[in-house]
Amino acid sequence: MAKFDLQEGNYTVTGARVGIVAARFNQQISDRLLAGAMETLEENGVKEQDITVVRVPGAFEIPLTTHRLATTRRPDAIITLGAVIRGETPHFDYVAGECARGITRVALDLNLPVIFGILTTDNLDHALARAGGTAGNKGSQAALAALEMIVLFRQLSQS
Ligand code: INI
Repeated sequence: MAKFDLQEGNYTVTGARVGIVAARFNQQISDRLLAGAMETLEENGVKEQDITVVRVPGAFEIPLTTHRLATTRRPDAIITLGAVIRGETPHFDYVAGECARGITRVALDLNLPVIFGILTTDNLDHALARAGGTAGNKGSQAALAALEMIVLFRQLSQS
């Protein structure tokens, strides 16, 4: 039996090149997600010079920019970060839905791990809790997922 099952956080990554596409909308949240992602990547051996950070206006711009970053810089994985907060507008459903759909499409079209680090919450408090507050940091969790996918894909390529 060939089994590939990495325990979260239980792997080392050398020479990984990582892209991050982060929305500027709801910036107090997305800045915290970005800080969490950077810290976790560097803690796990990714060098600062091997991380490319691209800021975009909002979550809606993330899929296209992820595609462009993937095809120009050829990173091993891309982490997407942002916060779509429901408030009282149907805009939420369009932005969050299209963002998720677009990210999935880029990942499948380009055969590249693209990590969904976009918070979709009902209100600002829920987003703050998940951006380094009581419910952890989604940016940090997204970075761990990216690292795991890089290691997993390397193992699958070697087998
Ligand atoms: N972008 C976000 O990242 N989060 C949001 O909550 C949000 N809301 O609620 O509108 C949002 N809108 C902007 C959108 O992503 C685009 O930048 C904009 O529509 C221009 O294309």
